[in-house]
Amino acid sequence: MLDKQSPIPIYIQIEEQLKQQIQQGDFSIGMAIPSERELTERFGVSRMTVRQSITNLVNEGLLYREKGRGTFVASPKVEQPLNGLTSFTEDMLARGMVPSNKVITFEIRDPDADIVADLHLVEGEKVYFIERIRFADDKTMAIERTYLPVARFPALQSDLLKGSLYALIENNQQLKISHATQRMEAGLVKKEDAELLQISVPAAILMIERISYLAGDLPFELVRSTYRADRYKFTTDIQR
Ligand code: 16G
Repeated sequence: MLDKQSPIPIYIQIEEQLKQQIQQGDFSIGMAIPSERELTERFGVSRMTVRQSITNLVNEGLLYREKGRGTFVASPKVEQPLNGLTSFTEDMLARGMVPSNKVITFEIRDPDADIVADLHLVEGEKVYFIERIRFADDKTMAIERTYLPVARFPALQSDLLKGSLYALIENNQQLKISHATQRMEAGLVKKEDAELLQISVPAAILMIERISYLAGDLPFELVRSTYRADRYKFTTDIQR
C-alpha cells in the first residue's frame, strides 16, 4: 500500500491513506482509529512515522486525541460564512445543531479607553462585561467576551443571556441590528481559555472582534470571540 520509491515521504502517504478512509466513512465520526501499534504493523514502518502522520491529522482537525483513551475521528468543521450579520444561535440552528451558552461572567464595569471610543460612550458611562462559553450539541465552540453600554440595555440580567442576545435585542427591545465591522486574526490559545474550551495546549484559535451597530449608526456591542480552529472554517464569497 505504501510506495517506498516515491518522492512523497512515507508519513504523508500514511496520512493520505488515513484521510481517505475517514472521507470514505471506513472510520465514522467519534470512532477510534487503530492504535499506533496496529498501524505500525499494518504499514510496516516505525512508530515515530505513524505518530507523525497522526499528529498532522490532529493538527488539521480530522482527528482528536483523548489522553489514555486513543485517537478518534473528529466531526467536520463548521463552515461559517463571514458575510452575514448573524448570531451564534442562528448559525448553529441553521446547521441543525443545538446551541447553548454558559455565562461565566456578568458584571458592570468602567470601560477602557478603546471601548469608550469603539462604542461611542460618553465620559463616566458604564458597560456590561459578559463572558460566555458557546456550545453546539454540547461541544465547546467559542468564548465570547461582550461589552454592551448599560444605558442602552438597562434591564439586562445574566439569566437572559443563556439564550440569544440578538433575539433579546430585536424581539424584546424591538431594536434593529443593522451592520457590523469585523477583524480576524489567528493565534495560539491562552492557558485559561484552553481550560474553558476544554482543549489541550498548544492549540490554534481564530479571534474575531466585532463592533455591531443599530440602525442610525449607533454602536451597541463590542465582542471579542475566540473560536476553536479545529471546529471552524470561515468562508466568504468574493467578486471581481
Ligand atoms: C455572534 C457574534 C457576536 C454576537 C453573537 C450573538 C461573531 C464574530 N460574533 O457570535 O458578535 O454577539 O453572535 O449571538 O460572529 P446570540 O444572539 O446567539 O447570543
